Amino acid sequence: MERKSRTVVPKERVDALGTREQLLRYLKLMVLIRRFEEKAGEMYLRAKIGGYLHLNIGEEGTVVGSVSALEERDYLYTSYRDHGYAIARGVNPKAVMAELFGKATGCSQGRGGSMHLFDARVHFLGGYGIVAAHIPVATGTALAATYRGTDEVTMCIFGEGATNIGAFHEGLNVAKLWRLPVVFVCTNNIYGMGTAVNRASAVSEIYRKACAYDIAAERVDGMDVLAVRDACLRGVERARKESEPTLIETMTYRYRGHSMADPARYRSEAEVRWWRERDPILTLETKLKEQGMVTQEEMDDIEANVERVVEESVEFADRSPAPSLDDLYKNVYAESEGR
Ligand SMILES: Cc1ncc(C[n+]2csc(CCOP(=O)(O)OP(=O)(O)O)c2C)c(N)n1
Repeated sequence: MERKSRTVVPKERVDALGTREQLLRYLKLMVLIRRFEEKAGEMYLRAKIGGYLHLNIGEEGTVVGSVSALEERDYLYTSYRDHGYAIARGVNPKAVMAELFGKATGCSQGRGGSMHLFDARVHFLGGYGIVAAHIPVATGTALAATYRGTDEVTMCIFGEGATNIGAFHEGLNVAKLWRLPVVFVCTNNIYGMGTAVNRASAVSEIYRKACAYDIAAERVDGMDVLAVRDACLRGVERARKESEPTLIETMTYRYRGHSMADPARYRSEAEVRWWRERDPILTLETKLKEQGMVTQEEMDDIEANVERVVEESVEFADRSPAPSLDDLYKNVYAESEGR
């Protein structure tokens, strides 16, 4: 195909945001995650995917911004709203889709499904269905890094609903007490299932909860991938250099219901529209077009490539085998054979 023309951008302008290569990577990843999620929703409706399916369409700025602050040696934990995080961390989209289909080729060998994606090879340690339960587990991984004397950082993603649960407070308390290299990222999408944050939490500005543990905290625009990346970079650096925890609250929104089963009637169309106007993909795309860093032709190429990757992931998942009955007892106990 013919190469598209590209505007040359003054270096200082690029440096303020990141390199062109970095910025395009964020854009491509956000588009991939968006289209992957839309396709997963479609596959769920076609009964190719069973169980639960929680999409994070609308939250891609937070997903890509937070994960891009990590180095390869760092660790990532998330809640059940995990597909985008797994992809951003480097899990092959084919292995993610296959896991959603419950197939043996899935990243959790078909045993986890949507909520329990896992891939130790890229230090993606799940995928947790119990709200806030992974916060102490992630804190433990940060403790392990200090024991081993490494400079690995652990990042833990959870919703604002998780911050009303004891495990959140236990995790933050121990993280500060023992000075652990962990970055807690609260994706405040305003609703925990159908309950608005101000109806469930005595303090609805979540970052303020960190002061109870004397932990550094900030709130950022979660629809702006660069703002999220920068805040997370500050947290990661604090963890790596000073061995201190951070709490970051990203203000974001899921355009769809809590899960595929939720028609989301508890919020107004005007509210959804307000957030859609701040769409993270559109925001970055507009910024890059204004700076002459991407053309419409290049955007079309990105969309076409992403469509191919997503289609291939569905084909792969569809023709993959179901887990074998012979493997039923694998990985049930620590000593049983497994990956
Ligand atoms: C301990 C626990 N209580 C209740 C549930 C049921 N539940 C699943 S998701 C959810 C809402 C969580 O909201 P939030 O933490 O804000 O995350 P979001 O879904 O918005 O990403 C609840 C109550 C659960 N999975 N675990």
